[in-house]
Amino acid sequence: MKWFKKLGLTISMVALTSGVFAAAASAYDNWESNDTLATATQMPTYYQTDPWGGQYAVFESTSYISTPTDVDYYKLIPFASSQIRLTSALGMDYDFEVYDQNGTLIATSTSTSQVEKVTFTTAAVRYVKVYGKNGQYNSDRKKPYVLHVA
Ligand SMILES: [Ca+2]
Ligand SMILES: [Ca+2]
Repeated sequence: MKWFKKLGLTISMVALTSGVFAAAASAYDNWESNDTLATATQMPTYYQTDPWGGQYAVFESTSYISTPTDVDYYKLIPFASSQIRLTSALGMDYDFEVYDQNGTLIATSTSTSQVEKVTFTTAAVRYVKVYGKNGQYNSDRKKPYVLHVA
């Protein structure tokens, strides 16, 4: 399990570094700009320990839809049958779409509930696009959305 730990550390350090640069470019809205498939943010990854001492990867991003036209793209390779969950900013209704590596839309989650969910069926490159329903947004830094895959 030791190499897992090392891998996790490296990935989070890279994520942290890119986040710092992005934050400097646009106040509070980390990961910008990530408005296209080509500029998708590498999904931040960390490792958790299960009750038996094994480690598993968790993908999670806390970020913002900060203007009516802001969209946030993430790139990741999820595990098969892991679930993606989007918790909108408080009082907001955000949605997401999932694309494959060719940019083909393969799933959407557009419910009006505060938590949206989709299950990945295969482990392959996936892009997730987060956006506000009908242009909803909230740039208040105390009101982020959370995108979580586990
Ligand atoms: Ca954003
Ligand atoms: Ca964006």
